[in-house]
Amino acid sequence: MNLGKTCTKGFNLIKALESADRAVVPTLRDRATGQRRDLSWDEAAATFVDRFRAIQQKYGPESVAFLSTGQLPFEELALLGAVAKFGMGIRHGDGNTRQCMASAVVTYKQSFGFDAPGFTYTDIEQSDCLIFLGANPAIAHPILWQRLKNNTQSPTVVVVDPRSTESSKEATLHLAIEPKSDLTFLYALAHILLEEGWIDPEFIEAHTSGFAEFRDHVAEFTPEAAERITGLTAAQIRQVAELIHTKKAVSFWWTMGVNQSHQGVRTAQAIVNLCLMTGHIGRPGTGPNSITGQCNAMGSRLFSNTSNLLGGHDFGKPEHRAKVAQTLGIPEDLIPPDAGKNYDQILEAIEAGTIKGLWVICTNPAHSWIDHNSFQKRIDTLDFLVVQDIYHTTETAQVADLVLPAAGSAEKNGTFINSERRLGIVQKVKQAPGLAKTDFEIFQLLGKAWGVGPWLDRWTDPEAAFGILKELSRGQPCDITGIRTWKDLAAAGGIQWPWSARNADASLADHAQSAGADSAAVSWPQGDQVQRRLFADGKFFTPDGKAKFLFTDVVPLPEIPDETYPFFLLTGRGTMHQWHTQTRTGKVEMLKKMYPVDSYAEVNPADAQRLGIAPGADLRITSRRGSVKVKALVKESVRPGFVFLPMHYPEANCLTFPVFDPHSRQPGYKFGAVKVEVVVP
Ligand SMILES: Nc1nc2c(c(=O)[nH]1)N[C@H]1C(S)=C(S)[C@@H](COP(=O)(O)OP(=O)(O)OC[C@H]3O[C@@H](n4cnc5c(=O)[nH]c(N)nc54)[C@H](O)[C@@H]3O)O[C@H]1N2
Ligand SMILES: Nc1nc2c(c(=O)[nH]1)N[C@H]1C(S)=C(S)[C@@H](COP(=O)(O)OP(=O)(O)OC[C@H]3O[C@@H](n4cnc5c(=O)[nH]c(N)nc54)[C@H](O)[C@@H]3O)O[C@H]1N2
Ligand SMILES: [Mo]
Repeated sequence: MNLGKTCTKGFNLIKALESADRAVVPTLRDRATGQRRDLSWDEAAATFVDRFRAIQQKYGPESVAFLSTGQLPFEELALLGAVAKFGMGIRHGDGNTRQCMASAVVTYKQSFGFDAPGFTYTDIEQSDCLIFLGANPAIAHPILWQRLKNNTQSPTVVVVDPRSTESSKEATLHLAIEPKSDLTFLYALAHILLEEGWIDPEFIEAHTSGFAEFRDHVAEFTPEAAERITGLTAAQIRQVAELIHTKKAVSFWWTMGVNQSHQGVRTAQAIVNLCLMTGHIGRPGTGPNSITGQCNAMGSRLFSNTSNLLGGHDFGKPEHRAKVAQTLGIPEDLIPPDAGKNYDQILEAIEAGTIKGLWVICTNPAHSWIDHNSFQKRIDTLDFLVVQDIYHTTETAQVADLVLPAAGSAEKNGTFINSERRLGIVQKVKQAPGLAKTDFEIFQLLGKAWGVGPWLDRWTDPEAAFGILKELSRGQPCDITGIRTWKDLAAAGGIQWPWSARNADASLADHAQSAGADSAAVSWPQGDQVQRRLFADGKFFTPDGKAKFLFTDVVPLPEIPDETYPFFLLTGRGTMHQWHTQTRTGKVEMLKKMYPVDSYAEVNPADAQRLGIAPGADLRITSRRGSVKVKALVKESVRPGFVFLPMHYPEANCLTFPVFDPHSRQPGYKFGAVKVEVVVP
């Protein structure tokens, strides 16, 4: 719940939607001349079908793939997933959630048996010690960060980040850890907690498995041994262990500094382990809490039909395939037996020539994917690239064959699910320009043109889709069968999953008893139920109901600074006023006044002095993958030997090292070795 508040980007969204480069008509590029010509929607749909069908016929059914997003309402995501995978036989589809939340998803699935972040935002107000790892919420989650002000527990706030950030400046304690050494730090914390006996043996015994092996594993992680790797002193590490022991309600919050790593999953699970061994879970103000980035990352995790079968189901389980087939009214054999390729594997298949057609929806990978130059080379080998976006000018749309013009978020209706599992609705406030259609309408149109089958007729509009998805969730941990219609969501100000029909009935009965009111009117959460957290009963979603201790050996980074490339590259969010690849925030004059318009790199004053870098000077930054020119922003935010490039400018990913977490396949965007030179004018 954002308590009715929004940040600068939210306020200015409408202006971005009025920009002159909105895609207002479908266009097709002539590859020989590079010219684009306008198409009617019927022609666009026919072209889509003809070209992708021809590719499938020539190269086999697996030769077309799609890349979707966590930024569309989940009714749209689900329709895309269903039409593409069940209707068009597209086997491989992934989305930008892979770039963002995959490590958290796998962490929860493996540790808890389901992708279930258990917290509620009120935990921020109820915790007396909040530990943020690899997160800069002061600019990336400003509304959430503001809720700290409502915290009446005089909380200790710890920020673990190699950089000094807007968040670390407001924290009680900033630990400027060496990049990607969080795993060692977290194991050293576990080591101290064990050594001191600062653990909760009853919780461990009753509600977890794998503890004995974990205890053996962390035996060698003494705080002294961790000093050299983490760059922190043993005393600093002990101080955090003491906080975890002495504070009543300790919560851990992590985002991209953890997820985007070559060991993101195990690092996040090291956070989970600390909560499990101390019992800081399931109670107010506690928990291993991953904050999601995109507005509907959680919706995409559960309902995009990419890595999960619709509704948080498993493609690999025959009983799940049967349930989904029956609920959707489709033959069971249309559902593939596995999730298909991940994002990076789709790109590898493009390079290998086995995927020849790609459909990109609401994401801009030509800017946001890791190691830009290799991405570009791969995309150039496609036979047909379709981009469905609200602008025709994004880096990816510019190289597309077919551009499909979409309505933006204020131009349509649908449902989002936020970090705390809360479903909320977005409502149409303006008409889309030109011929632009909502993504929902585009998927319907393409599905019909393809002839995907009569099952599509039930998906008449987003609210009908909501009804179908609700039914699919029945019996799942994310059961939302108690939400009768979108009206409930509007009236309740959002509802957290799970909210099953049984929850709703109980709530109705309570309400009728206490208020004596018309019970039919109120079936949504009331009072204490409005904020609900998972695991209060110590029961997890694993077959034995216990949470698992999972751990691994520490693996060194595949590239570290050396003589030729002596600087360590960090990337991430630059300011509160910029969003990702800047297709929207780059167009709003008011916002542009609040951030540097030219690409820049943050450099420490000591390095600036040593290398003769004047503020604002042109710098050439080079890695083994590419070389870019940016302006110098001389700032204490980075330590000597580091440069920070915000991801909002295309330069960052020209330099990044393409490494992936082995479990989640999430890219490790946050490192690489680079050299820095002043450009002589
Ligand atoms: N203004 C704005 N807000 C946004 C977004 C945006 O583009 N603009 N994007 C949204 C999205 S999709 C996301 S995913 C979130 C991301 O939100 P955050 O994850 O908070 O943002 P980042 O800046 O990517 O990374 C956070 C911090 O991780 C640190 N870091 C890097 N490497 C390490 C490491 O090895 N260990 C530790 N402990 N820290 C490390 C970086 O220095 C950085 O300060 O923000 C969301 N909110
Ligand atoms: N170096 C580096 N790279 C990173 C990161 C990092 O920290 N460092 N962070 C990564 C993370 S966490 C993320 S989430 C990704 C984000 O990467 P992207 O998803 O590629 O970034 P966006 O700019 O959000 O792209 C969204 C696209 O959807 C379009 N769009 C907006 N609304 C609509 C709509 O309603 N319908 C349609 N069809 N299109 C619409 C926008 O114009 C835009 O082109 O970047 C990743 N890349
Ligand atoms: Mo993200």
